[in-house]
Amino acid sequence: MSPAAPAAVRDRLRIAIQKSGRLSEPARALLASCGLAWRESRDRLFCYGESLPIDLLLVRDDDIPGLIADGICDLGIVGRNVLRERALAGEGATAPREWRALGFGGCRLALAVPQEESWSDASQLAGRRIATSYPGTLAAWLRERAIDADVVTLSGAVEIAPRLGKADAICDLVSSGATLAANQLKPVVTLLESEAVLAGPAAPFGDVRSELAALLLRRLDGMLKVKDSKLLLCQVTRGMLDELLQLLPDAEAPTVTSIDGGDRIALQALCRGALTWQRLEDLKRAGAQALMVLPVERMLA
Ligand code: PRT
Ligand code: ZN
Repeated sequence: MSPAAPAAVRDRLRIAIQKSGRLSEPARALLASCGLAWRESRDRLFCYGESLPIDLLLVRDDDIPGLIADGICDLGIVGRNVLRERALAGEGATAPREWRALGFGGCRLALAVPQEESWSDASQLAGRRIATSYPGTLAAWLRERAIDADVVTLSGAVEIAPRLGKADAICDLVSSGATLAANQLKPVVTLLESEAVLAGPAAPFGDVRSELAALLLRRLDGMLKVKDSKLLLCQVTRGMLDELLQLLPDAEAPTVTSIDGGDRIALQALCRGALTWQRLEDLKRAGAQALMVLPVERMLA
């Protein structure tokens, strides 16, 4: 169990992110897009927030849940897989929570077996050895299904365990599936869909950090909300509007403005789906003119 969080009142927010690895660049880019800018320390482990009192600590991803649980960092950007594993492997009540899913670093924690093995269902894992770096998540999953299998904990190179005769199956992260295929394995069950998340404590900070965290969340939400969205502008006659809107089921709260008080109207809509050439041509056939698609950077409701 981690020691209690230090009681000292803090007036700066400290966010732990991965120093180097898959999540480090996208995490920094996301925070920078929220208006944060930093000055790096010489050892490049600490970045002092210059635009806002929000600092970064650059660490190994596995350390992030513990740093938050111990109160050394306030928030962190880490894979859901790491956060969940840490909570299941014993952090319990002090384990940090997922505050927001961030939409990058997508992968899944999956069970995989040798390609030649025929697969019917998870009960065939009973009495067999499964190699993994996620023993907490795997054991909880097996327990829920009352499957009595042997969990073999490895810190790396999990995918070669079956070939080395150390395990009969593995439970590991998969994104493209190329690593599994290269090791003559096939994914059979997904235990967890993962992506990078913003993690934070379950309890509020109780000092100025709460306001800083709220500000950061507002900005993050403003970025995440419009991610993959585009702004569509066009003109149409009033009588064609309903038909046009039927072609835009993904348009959020379209704004309609009359042009010169006449029959022509200007339509503005935030669209979540892709606005391909094909879709624009369909809209044009339905009467839309002066179609324009604009990127959307941020949104403050
Ligand atoms: O040094 P540090 O401990 O900080 O880094 P790390 O080596 O532990 O982590 P890193 O950078 O490899 O991954 C950080 C996080 O990225 C993970 O915790 C996941 O949340 C996320 N992520 C997304 C992945 C992958 N995709 C991924 N494909 N993490 C690892 N992999 C590995 C996987 O373990 C397997 O070996 O990539 C291989 C499979 O990839 P495919 O494309 O062949 O299926
Ligand atoms: Zn790691």
